[in-house]
Amino acid sequence: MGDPYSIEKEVLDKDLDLTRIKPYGDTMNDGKIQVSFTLPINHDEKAIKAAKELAEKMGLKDPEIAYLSALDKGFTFFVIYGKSIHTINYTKIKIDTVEVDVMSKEQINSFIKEKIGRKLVILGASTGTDAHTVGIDAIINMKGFAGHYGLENYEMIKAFNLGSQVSNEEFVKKAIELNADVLLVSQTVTQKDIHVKNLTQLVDLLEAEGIRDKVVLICGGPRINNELAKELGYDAGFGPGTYAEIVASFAIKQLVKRNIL
Ligand code: B12
Repeated sequence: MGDPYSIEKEVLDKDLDLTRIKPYGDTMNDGKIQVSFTLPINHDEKAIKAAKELAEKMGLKDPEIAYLSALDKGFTFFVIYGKSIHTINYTKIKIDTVEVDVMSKEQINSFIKEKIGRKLVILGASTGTDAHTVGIDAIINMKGFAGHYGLENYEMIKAFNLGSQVSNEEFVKKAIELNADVLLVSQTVTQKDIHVKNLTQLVDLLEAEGIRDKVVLICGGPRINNELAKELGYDAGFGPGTYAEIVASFAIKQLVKRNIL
């Protein structure tokens, strides 16, 4: 008898059409999803009708209210379960990701010793009003993240983590003072495009100080991708699932390629 899991997978794959993918609930192509939102109305029968109508307009067939509660007078929170009517052609999706040959910590240290011949200075922070530190800590701090050591753990890297809510002015001042080779900027809050303005202002400041070309400038965060980062004048952008060795591998190759030694 074969492996029951692989038999089940075969059945699933038979109905899978990558040109028309739909969310998966418990059966291929059932389209089942759950969404949540708050409406600025009182919690009553009329509110339920309004939420269902809105869900239908969002493309949810047969919406069911899984949960609702009054948040306050005039505000009701809904969790709605339904079938998405939309499909996506997965085969046509193109994304711009950073091309990196990821090296191990040991290989990175050897590469720096051989090709650069001195310790690298890497400066990082969560800038602007952003108070989220966990992302930048994951990349820089000694113990790292998910079993991947952070840059502080690398023999050939002097890493400085300024923490969160660091103004762009303060960040640039520190970069000049430390003669940094690589700048790491973390941005988490994306409401009202605040990250775009803040990230752009940093590039402007670096250019005004005449050091933009002398550093490798990298940003990252849960809603950052390479395409956006490049558009804003960064050398690369990294999103969720990034580890120190990925960033370091990219940075050292860039330093050598651009002859910033
Ligand atoms: C913890 C947390 C907080 C804590 C932060 C504490 C701290 N010391 O960091 C506190 C309570 C302060 C907080 C506050 C707020 N938060 Co908050 N927070 C979170 C939460 C729960 C986890 C974030 C986190 O730590 N992730 C773990 C790390 C490891 O993941 P990561 O940041 O993505 O990092 C990885 C990659 O992105 C990448 N990376 C990150 N940075 C960098 C940098 C570089 C250079 C590179 C290469 C890679 C890289 O590598 C990392 C490792 O792989 C998220 C929700 C969630 N579950 O994600 C909300 C969330 C981020 N917060 C959110 C919001 C809205 C806020 C507030 C505005 C809420 C409010 N109204 O007050 C405030 C903002 C405060 C401010 N001024 O910034 C929203 C952001 C939505 C948006 N798109 O804007 C989220 C998504 C919650 C939500 N669903 O609404 N928050």
